[in-house]
Amino acid sequence: MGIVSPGFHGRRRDTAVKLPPGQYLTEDFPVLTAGPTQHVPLEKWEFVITTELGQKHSWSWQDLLALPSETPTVDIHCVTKWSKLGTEWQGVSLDTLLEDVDTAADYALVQAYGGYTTNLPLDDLLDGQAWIVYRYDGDDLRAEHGGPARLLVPHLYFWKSAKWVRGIQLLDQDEPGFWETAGYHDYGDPWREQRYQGD
Ligand SMILES: Nc1nc2c(c(=O)[nH]1)N[C@H]1C(S)=C(S)[C@@H](COP(=O)(O)O)O[C@H]1N2
Ligand SMILES: [Mo]
Repeated sequence: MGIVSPGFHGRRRDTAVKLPPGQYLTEDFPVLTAGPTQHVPLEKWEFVITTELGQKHSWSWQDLLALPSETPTVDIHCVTKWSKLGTEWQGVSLDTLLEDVDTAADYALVQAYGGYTTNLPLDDLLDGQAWIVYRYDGDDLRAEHGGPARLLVPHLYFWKSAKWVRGIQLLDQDEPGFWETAGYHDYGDPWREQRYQGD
């Protein structure tokens, strides 16, 4: 009794949106913060990369804005299962910030104003995969979403994209951050559904 004609699948246009396993689409932009929203005055803001040997490279707000910026349009995936497609940002690539940083480290511990931390391999911050962003959807990034500036590393679950980012500690040994210490996955690839330790 099949009414599907032969060749139907061959002619069908694949308009289905590809989402990582277990995720659903959302149009709005939920706010997820463990603890209070941080309000960092721009004149006090700085971003510091510290190497495994303790060498510091720092940027003021003006330094950051003076660097060449990019406008990534990316999909973001929260471990609480919402995904948002085609989000538009502006910021500085980590490739640019790490250009003059002499390091042999394999790991990064990202630090935020307010004490939040998250870890990832240094390679995941390179090759056009991560930015320090300060604008979202044509506006300055609002404090609730991590303004004045947050990390954006969209190929990993969104908890890796630290809001109110303050610095990155480069490390020879991996060191778990806030959620990673609490049982979330060390790496957090949404396409492999690495939500929790052991996934
Ligand atoms: N500093 C800081 N960054 C953070 C968090 C946080 O609690 N504090 N939460 C993370 C989590 S779990 C998610 S899903 C995203 C949420 O970002 P949003 O509030 O802009 O949607 O920020 C991530 N970065
Ligand atoms: Mo999240």
